[in-house]
Amino acid sequence: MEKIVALVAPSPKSHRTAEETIALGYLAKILRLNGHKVVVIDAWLHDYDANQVIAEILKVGRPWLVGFSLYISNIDQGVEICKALKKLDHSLVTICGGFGPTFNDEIFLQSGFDVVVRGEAESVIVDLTSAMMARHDLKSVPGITYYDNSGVVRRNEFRRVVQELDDIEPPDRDEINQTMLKRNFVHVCSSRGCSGQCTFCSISAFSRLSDGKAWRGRSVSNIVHELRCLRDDFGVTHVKFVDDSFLDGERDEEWIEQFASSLKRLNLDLTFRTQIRADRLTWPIVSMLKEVGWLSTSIGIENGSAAALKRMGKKSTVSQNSQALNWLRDAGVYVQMGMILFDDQTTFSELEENLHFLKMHDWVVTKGVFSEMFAAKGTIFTNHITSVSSQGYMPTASNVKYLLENSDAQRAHKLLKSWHVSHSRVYDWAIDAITAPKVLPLKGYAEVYELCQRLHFHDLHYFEKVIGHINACNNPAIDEVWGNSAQADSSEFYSQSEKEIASIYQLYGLNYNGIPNPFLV
Ligand code: B12
Repeated sequence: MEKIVALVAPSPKSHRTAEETIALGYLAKILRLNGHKVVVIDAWLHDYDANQVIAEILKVGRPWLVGFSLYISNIDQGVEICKALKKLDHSLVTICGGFGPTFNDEIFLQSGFDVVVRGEAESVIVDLTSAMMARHDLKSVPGITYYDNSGVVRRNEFRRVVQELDDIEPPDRDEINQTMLKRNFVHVCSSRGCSGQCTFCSISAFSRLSDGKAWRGRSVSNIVHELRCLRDDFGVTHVKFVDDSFLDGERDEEWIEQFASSLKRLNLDLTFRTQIRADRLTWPIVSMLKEVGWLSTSIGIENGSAAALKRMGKKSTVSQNSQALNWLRDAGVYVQMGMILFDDQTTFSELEENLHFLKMHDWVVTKGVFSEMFAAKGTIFTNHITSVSSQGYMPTASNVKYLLENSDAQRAHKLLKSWHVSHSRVYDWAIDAITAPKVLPLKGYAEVYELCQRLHFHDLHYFEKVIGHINACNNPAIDEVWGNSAQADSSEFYSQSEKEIASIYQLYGLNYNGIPNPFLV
C-alpha cells in the first residue's frame, strides 16, 4: 500500500474568518518532489472540528505520518486530533511545526507529538521523513526536538534556513478552490522575516533562531512568475502578501518600479494587500504600488509616543509614522494601523500623547482603541517581563501575563479594555471584510471602511473622556460605575452599527462566523 503523509492545519478559535495556511502548500510541494504522496487538510477553510479532520484523514487511507501546522490559536484542536489519532493507530508518527511548537517544543512533546520541528522546515522535512522511514537515529536531523531512546529531550542544532528564497519551489495550492469560495485573497509569501528588532515580535525571535539573514526577499521575476501562474491556472486576481515586512532589504524605489512595471507589462490587474513598516515608505513607492492595485495594508505603527517607540525597539519615529500614514491616506490605500497602547511601562502622559496622535490620524482604522502588548514566548519583551513581573505562563495562549507599573495607566487600561470587550464583536465583524480582506466591489470596501471609521471616532471620543476622567478624579473606586454608565450610553450606537454591518454583509453575500476575541480574556 502507498505510504501517505497528511499535512493538517487545525481550526483555531478565532474572532476572524478563515484564512489559508500557506505553510502546508510549501511543505506538500517539497515532499511531493521527493516522492511522497501527500494529502493537505486546511481545516479552518472548511470549518472542520477535530472529528471532521480525523474523518478526512481516515478517508484517504491510513497515513504513516501526520504533520500539524500550529500557531497560538489552533494548538488545542491540534493536540486533540493528535491524541485521538494515536489512540486509533499506535504506530502513527506525528510531527508539528510553526510558531507555537517552535517556542514551546517540550510542551508539544509532552502533549503527544513525536517530533517538533523548530523554525522553517523546507530544509528539514525531507531529511526528517527519510530518517523516520528508514528508522534511523534522528540525531543528524537539524532543527528538531524529540525524545531519544532513553526518553531524554534532544534539541538538535539548526541548519541555516534557505538563504535565497528563489531556491524554494512555490507552494502547491491544494486548497485554492476553498480559499476562493470563501471570497478570500490568496496568500502569497514574497519575503520572509523582518530586519526590525521590535521587542515584542515573534518574527525577529524566529529569525534569531538560525544565523542567516533576518529578512530574505524573492526576486521580482520569481514573484511575478508565481502571480502569473496563479492567474492563468486559477483565475486569481486578489492576493494577500503575507510577508511581515513587504518593504525591506533591497526593496527600494528601484525595486518597486521593476515590480510595478512587470505587473503592468503582464496585465496582471491585481488587487493586493500587504504588511509594512513605516520607515521604508516613500511617496514614489506609495504611488507606484497604488497604480498596480494596492488596496490595503496593515502598518506596524504601534505607538504615538517617542518614548514608547524607543522602548519597543521600533525603527520608525513618530514623525516618520505620521508621514507614512498621510501618504497612504493621500493615495487612497486603506490602512489598518497596528497599535500597542499598553505595555508594562506605559505612563499616563504616553497615553495622552497617543490620544493626540490618534486624533491627528482619525481616518485610519484600528482594531479598537484598546490594545496591549502580547507577551509571546521567545521575544525580548517576554524575556524581560518573565525576569521581573511574570504572573504565570499560560501554555496554550503562548502568552505571559504582566502588570502595568503606573497606577493611572492601569486605570485607563481597565476602563478601555472593559469598553472594548463590551462591543468587540461589532468591531471584529466590521473590520474583517477590509483587513482579512474579502473580495468585494470597490463600493463595498468604501461602505465597510466608512462604518469602521465611525466606530473608530466613537472609540476616540471615549478615550478622550477616559483621559479627562482620570485627570479630574483620583478615586479609582468609582471607575467601574463611571465606565459602565459610558457603555450603557453607547449601547444604542453599537446595536445600530451591528445592524448596519449585518446588512452590508448580506448585500455582498459575506458570512462572518468569528467567536468573541479569545485574546481579550
Ligand atoms: C498569514 C498569517 C496569519 C493568517 C493565517 C494563519 C496562518 N498560520 O497561516 C491569519 C490572518 C489568519 C493570522 C491570524 C493570526 N495571527 Co498570524 N500570521 C500570519 C503571518 C503574517 C504569515 C504566516 C505565513 O504564512 N508565513 C509563511 C509560511 C511559509 O511560514 P510559516 O507559516 O512560518 O511556516 C514555516 C515554519 O513555521 C514551518 N512550519 C509551519 N507549519 C509547519 C508544519 C509542520 C508539520 C512542519 C514540520 C513545519 C511547519 O515550516 C514552514 C515553512 O518553512 C505570520 C508571520 C510569519 N512570518 O509567519 C503571522 C503570525 C504567525 N501570526 C501571529 C499572530 C499573533 C496572529 C493572531 C493571534 C493575530 C490576532 N491577534 O488576531 C491571529 C491568530 C489566529 C486567530 N486567532 O485568528 C504571530 C504568531 C505569534 C506566535 N508566537 O505564535 C505571527 C508570527 C506574527 C507576529 N508578528 O508575531 N495570521
